[in-house]
Amino acid sequence: MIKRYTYGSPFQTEAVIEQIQAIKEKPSYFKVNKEEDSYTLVYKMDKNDGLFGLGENIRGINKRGYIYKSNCSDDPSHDEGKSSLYGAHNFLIVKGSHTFGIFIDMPSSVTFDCGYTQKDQLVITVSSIDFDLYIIEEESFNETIKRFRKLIGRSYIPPKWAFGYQQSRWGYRNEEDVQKVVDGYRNNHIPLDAVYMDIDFMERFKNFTVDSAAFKDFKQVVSDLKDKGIRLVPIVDAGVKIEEGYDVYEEGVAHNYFCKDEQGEDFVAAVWPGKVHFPDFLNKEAREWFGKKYKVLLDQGIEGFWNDMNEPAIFYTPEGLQEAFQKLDHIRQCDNIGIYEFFGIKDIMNGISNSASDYERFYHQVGDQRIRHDKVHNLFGYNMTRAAGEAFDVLEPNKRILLFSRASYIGMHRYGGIWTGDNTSWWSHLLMNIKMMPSLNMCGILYTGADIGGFGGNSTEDLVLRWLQFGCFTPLMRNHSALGTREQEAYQFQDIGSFRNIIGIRYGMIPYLYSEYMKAALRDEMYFKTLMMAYPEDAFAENVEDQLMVGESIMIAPVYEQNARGRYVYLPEDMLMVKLRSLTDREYKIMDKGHHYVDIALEEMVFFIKPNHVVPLSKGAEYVDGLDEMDLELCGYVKDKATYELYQDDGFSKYYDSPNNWSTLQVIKEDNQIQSISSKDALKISLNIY
Ligand code: MIG
Repeated sequence: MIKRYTYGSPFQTEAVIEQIQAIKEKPSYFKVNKEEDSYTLVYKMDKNDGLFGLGENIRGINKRGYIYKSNCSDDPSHDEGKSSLYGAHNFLIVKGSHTFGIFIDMPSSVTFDCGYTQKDQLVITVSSIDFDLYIIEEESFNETIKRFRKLIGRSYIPPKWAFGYQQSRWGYRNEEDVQKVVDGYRNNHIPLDAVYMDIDFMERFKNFTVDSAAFKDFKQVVSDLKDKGIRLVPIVDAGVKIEEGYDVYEEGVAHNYFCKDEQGEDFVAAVWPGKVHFPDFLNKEAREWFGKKYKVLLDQGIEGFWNDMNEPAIFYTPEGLQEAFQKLDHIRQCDNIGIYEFFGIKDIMNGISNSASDYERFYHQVGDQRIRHDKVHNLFGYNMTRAAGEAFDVLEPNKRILLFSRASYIGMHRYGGIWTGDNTSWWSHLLMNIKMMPSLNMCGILYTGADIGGFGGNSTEDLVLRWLQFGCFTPLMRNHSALGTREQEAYQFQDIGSFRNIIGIRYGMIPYLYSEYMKAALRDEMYFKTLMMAYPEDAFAENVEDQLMVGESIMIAPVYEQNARGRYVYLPEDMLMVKLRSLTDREYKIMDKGHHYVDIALEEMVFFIKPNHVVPLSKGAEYVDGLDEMDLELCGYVKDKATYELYQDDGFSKYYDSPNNWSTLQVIKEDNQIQSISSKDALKISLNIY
């Protein structure tokens, strides 16, 4: 059951798709306090209550004990002291003596003090007197998630090739750079489906342009690569370069599509292109206009995009910079700079980018309402991505286009996925990646993954390999790194064979991973579950945060520590361990419920199959379109009978709901005789059953 409580007159974020009648009574569970221009909601927690959700965030899956703030932030330092990353995902479930979900639909900052200030209190501070509060109560924790997911609508579904392995790096400048990557993979027979183009491919960082000196015949390059099963995926940044004669700039100015400053002039900020204007993505006409611009690249054969810098990131504004200079001048005039003034200099410099005061300097036009940006800050990236998604529905009505964003708000999950931004090549960030996934799924974000190998800092061979072993399971499996860092493409390391093998395993698993993704999307289910979600009766499972369920059949326990030769694994029931050195070089072991130390060498990965479950595997390929998915192996652990629902489609059209996409595969074990039954005759099935 969902109850909606409306305070004041909230901005329509369109996060939810169901019309729920608001009720007047006081909400249960919370003590609600109105302040001058904010509200606090206070819930008294029991000692053992857990808090789950909040999407993209640092720290644990259980959010209790720390403080989080939904405030889309371009902050590349994802350390434990932070409270905000790029997304704003205000959905939280309290689990314990009372189990219920809460969603705050409000586009500015919301703070979740999860027992940080007072350990027995959850205090939610909503920085506005206009917002919607939803309280969701269902039979169980899992049903609560499902009900919320239904409320916010079906998650984005990418084309199937986007389940392949993808390579990115900030710094690929031209045709030669891209070709080098393609050769590095193809010559070494390491599978690959996409190469990303970061900002350097553009002409002076102008969105929707391609530097013609760097790509002489861009369309030809795109088509030649596609013949090899490789897609090029360009970046689109939020800021539009101010440059006379540049069509996007000229049109935006002419039609008032840009955000305005206090005086009503087009607002100026500086990002990579230098001075830019921000399209007013909250304005429907501006959104339609910007969305249509993607056509320039679609027409050249492009089938996927990543939207960056859309918090929006601001390096500086002319006003902010002047203010900083004035403060500095003031300090400079002291003859004897005190220590506090000295540190003041540093703070002034650090405060120039992404400053709260800059977000108060510009305005959106929504209908006849002028709204200051900070009041709707968390909707900017969402609506940039929505602009693209809505345009694709018109431009390519029956073709899926890959799309993901850096900033997001719940609601955006219907238009695209996210990648989790500028992490670092640290082992702790691999663990953070693991922990973030189920929380994101709870908020509807299914197509997601982190920069494998780490974005900032220098990666190491073992870190990339271990990260890939986990990345094999994330829907978005992309290796990405920052300019100037150590090169971390799979072919850059000594033991290329292991990279080939591990990435090869991903391709073997695509029939399973794709089916499970589609189930999660079409049925409002979780692709990644915590053990607690899968084994609600198991008291120990509740505390396990470094193992996950992937779809219905598999549990994973990734290695995330340097030099570890294995790890402790908790099995909530007896399971079949599959240890793989490559897709074909495998070992199996049935293991009992309980705690085990499992040896997992650097070049090995393991997963566990639940009893009476099977996993459909393909023979692999060097790119997704090359997979023969009519020839499948069912690998599994069958005591008497396993049934698997397999989803298959053409991978690009939008007939997701056709019953023809499903087949039922059964494996029956009787008197040690194993037999399989498939509802689709054309499927050639081999069995590998324990
Ligand atoms: O200010 O385009 O998160 O993935 O490589 C940095 C350059 C801008 C941030 C993105 C990152 C991308 C980088 N961008």
